[in-house]
Amino acid sequence: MHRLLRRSLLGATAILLAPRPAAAHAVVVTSEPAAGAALAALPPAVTVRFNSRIDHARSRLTLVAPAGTQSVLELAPDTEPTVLEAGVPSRLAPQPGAWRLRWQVLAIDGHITRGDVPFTIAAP
Ligand SMILES: [Cu+2]
Repeated sequence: MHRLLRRSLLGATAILLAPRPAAAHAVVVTSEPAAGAALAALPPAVTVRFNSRIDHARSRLTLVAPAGTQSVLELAPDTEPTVLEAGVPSRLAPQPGAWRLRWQVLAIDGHITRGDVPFTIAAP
């Protein structure tokens, strides 16, 4: 998408100097759990939906526990081109506190974006 945009803007220096629109990169549209969700336990699976197609082979989902422990999740194959999905291993202890679902994706325009979806697990 960016490549086409740049090509069409060649010679239009004023426009080329303008900031690149953030919407051109992969950003989160929705996620499960949602940002800020308060859960009673770890969900069996997590899903992040993006605004553009992503390269699944060069994208990853990581769960960051309240203590800081990071678990890279195994991505589900055959999801939609805009979706990352992964099961949450049952061996993960559902520690109460602030968790983060960390995502890093390579969009088809060649740009890597990353971010965190924060959620909490309530104390039993
Ligand atoms: Cu981009």
